[in-house]
Amino acid sequence: MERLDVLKLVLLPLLLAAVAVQGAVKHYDWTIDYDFWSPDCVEKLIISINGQYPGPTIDATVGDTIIVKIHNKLPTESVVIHWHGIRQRGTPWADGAAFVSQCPVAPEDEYTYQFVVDNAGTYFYHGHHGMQRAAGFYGSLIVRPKAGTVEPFQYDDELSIIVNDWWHKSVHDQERGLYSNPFRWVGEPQSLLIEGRGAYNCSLVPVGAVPNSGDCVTCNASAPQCQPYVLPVTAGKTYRLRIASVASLSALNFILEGHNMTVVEADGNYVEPVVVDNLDLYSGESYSVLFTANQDPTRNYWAGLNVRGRKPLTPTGLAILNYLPNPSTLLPTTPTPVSPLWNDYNLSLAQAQQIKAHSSLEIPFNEWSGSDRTISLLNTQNKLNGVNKWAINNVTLVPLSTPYLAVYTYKKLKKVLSATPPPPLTYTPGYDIFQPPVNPNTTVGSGVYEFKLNEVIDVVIQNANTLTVNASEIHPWHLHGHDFYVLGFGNGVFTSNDYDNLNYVNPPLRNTVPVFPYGWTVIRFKADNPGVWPFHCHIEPHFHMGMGVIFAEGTDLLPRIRLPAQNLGCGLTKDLIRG
Ligand SMILES: *[C@@H]1O[C@H](CO)[C@@H](O)[C@H](O)[C@H]1NC(C)=O
Ligand SMILES: *[C@@H]1O[C@H](CO)[C@@H](O)[C@H](O)[C@H]1NC(C)=O
Ligand SMILES: *[C@@H]1O[C@H](CO)[C@@H](O)[C@H](O)[C@H]1NC(C)=O
Ligand SMILES: *[C@@H]1O[C@H](CO)[C@@H](O)[C@H](O)[C@H]1NC(C)=O
Ligand SMILES: *[C@@H]1O[C@H](CO)[C@@H](O)[C@H](O)[C@H]1NC(C)=O
Ligand SMILES: *[C@@H]1O[C@H](CO)[C@@H](O)[C@H](O)[C@H]1NC(C)=O
Ligand SMILES: *[C@@H]1O[C@H](CO)[C@@H](O)[C@H](O)[C@H]1NC(C)=O
Ligand SMILES: [Cu+2]
Repeated sequence: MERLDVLKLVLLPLLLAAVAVQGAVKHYDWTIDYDFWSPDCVEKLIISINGQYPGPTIDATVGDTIIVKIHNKLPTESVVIHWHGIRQRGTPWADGAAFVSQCPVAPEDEYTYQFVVDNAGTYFYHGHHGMQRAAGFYGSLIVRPKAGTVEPFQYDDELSIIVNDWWHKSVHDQERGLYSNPFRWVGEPQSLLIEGRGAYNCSLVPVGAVPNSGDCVTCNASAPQCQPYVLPVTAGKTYRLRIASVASLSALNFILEGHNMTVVEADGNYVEPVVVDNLDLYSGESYSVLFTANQDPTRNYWAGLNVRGRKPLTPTGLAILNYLPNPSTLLPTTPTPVSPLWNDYNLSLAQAQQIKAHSSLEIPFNEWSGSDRTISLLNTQNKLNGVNKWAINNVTLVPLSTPYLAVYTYKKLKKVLSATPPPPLTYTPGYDIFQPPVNPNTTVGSGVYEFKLNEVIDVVIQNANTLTVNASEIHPWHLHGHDFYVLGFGNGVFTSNDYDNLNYVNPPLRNTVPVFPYGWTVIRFKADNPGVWPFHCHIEPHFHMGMGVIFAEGTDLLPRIRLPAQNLGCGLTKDLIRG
């Protein structure tokens, strides 16, 4: 309580806002361990929570306080959990980003997350240390509106899925390959999973493989863990389907065979209804779509997931849309869903541009009177002593080994920042985004962009060619601690003329947004949430290879925060604990 008292003086308005919506207190007790699992019929080690994969769903109501006590039983790895899309207003230490908001929790240690969920919507949580998300360390977090609050759409019942891509190699194998020279790439995923379930073709296992012999893959097509996920529906009813992507690498496309979907929510914010027959999903995004079970009820249908944005080498991930009372085992005899061409980026761009804020939402731009500052972030692929990296304005992020939040709350630690300026506010004019870099060498940095409280920030994310001729990739950018307005997308180089054509009328609020190949994306947000927040590409290997920046907001106020002791203990914060 003492910590809260100190904070109250500083962040009184924020805290009052939190208190005003306070509801139930929900306690969770989670044990994190490795488990043998067969998500796509091939057995491997996954990170489980209470022996479950995906992890338990948190189902809460706006204003609830969520308290999650975690026990790390991984024998040799530290963990954190990031609550993706939860703004953590007044609780920046509970964001769960390793070495940004806290020290990772060591084996056999415990940590208790406590935060308020203040906005209804579809969210999720996942590991945010190393590549643990790709090891299966994730689950759903659903926040419902308070009783009496009317949502701008109606439905009879609700379904929920979380999707990802899946490799048979361990994440450690993948991770080590990323910084090998020469580069060792794990390749495209073997499977796409819907709610943790897929189906690798066991006939592809090397001839002569003996299950459980220790030298080959164990693949069992009958394993209960890899039977397709079932979405049960009753003819005539309308469903809200919540969909979230925690993919490690792939942009995905979701199809409900024979059924259109109406997008009504994106990243926890209501949007104007958009009817689609296929939905692009970038890692870190979530949606609610409505669909009506209005097709021939005597059969079942496929729910299908395909790769977009990379040449697909992974079969369609499948779940069953099960019209009751048909048995869920009645497999459709129709072909599995086919998505638009993987590299038809204009189609993806057009779909992204269709997502607009719901008309009931007020866009407070007049109040903000434009932006105070613009930051341009050039996304390039580079080399550092022969090792592949990603860079932002020629700086590859190598996070500090002392949590940034501690650096800002304890003045005596501030010295570690002085040596590492952030990437420049803008990149070299005239950089040719259509060619591989002339000089691919990047520099490393761990610097921070500092914002005064309530500064309005525009960020121009500019994509470019990778190290390979005629190649540019999609990057879904995710901001912690905020939703931001997506003002626009475009092809080519962003110029000041493009400011005139941005959407100042009904830009959607999101926490994740793609930047398309050779394109740009502009976002705007107000630095009104004191804390230190990463802004990074949500592709797990890209973030690992330095594709991110760090924002510190309300830096004057941060020294007044007293961090929970459980956040400390690594890097320079070891001395704080001893002292
Ligand atoms: C599985 O792989 C085998 C061997 O390549 C192939 O003959 C078979 O058609 C595949 N099955 C499916 C369902 O793709
Ligand atoms: C495959 O899984 C099924 C269902 O659990 C089980 O009955 C069968 O014994 C397994 N086969 C092998 C070879 O392990
Ligand atoms: C889906 O929407 C399209 C375009 O609005 C329409 O042409 C089509 O008939 C719809 N399909 C179904 C199954 O409702
Ligand atoms: C995509 O759109 C851009 C700009 O409108 C256009 O120049 C380009 O030809 C389009 N590409 C394809 C493949 O249609
Ligand atoms: C890039 O760095 C490498 C060392 O890793 C060096 O050999 C090379 O000369 C550098 N290239 C340029 C253009 O500076
Ligand atoms: C990155 O730095 C190198 C060496 O200083 C320089 O040659 C190159 O043009 C820079 N790239 C960008 C995108 O600014
Ligand atoms: C560039 O790559 C795209 C695929 O992303 C391909 O369609 C196109 O033909 C390529 N262009 C050239 C000149 O190789
Ligand atoms: Cu990326």
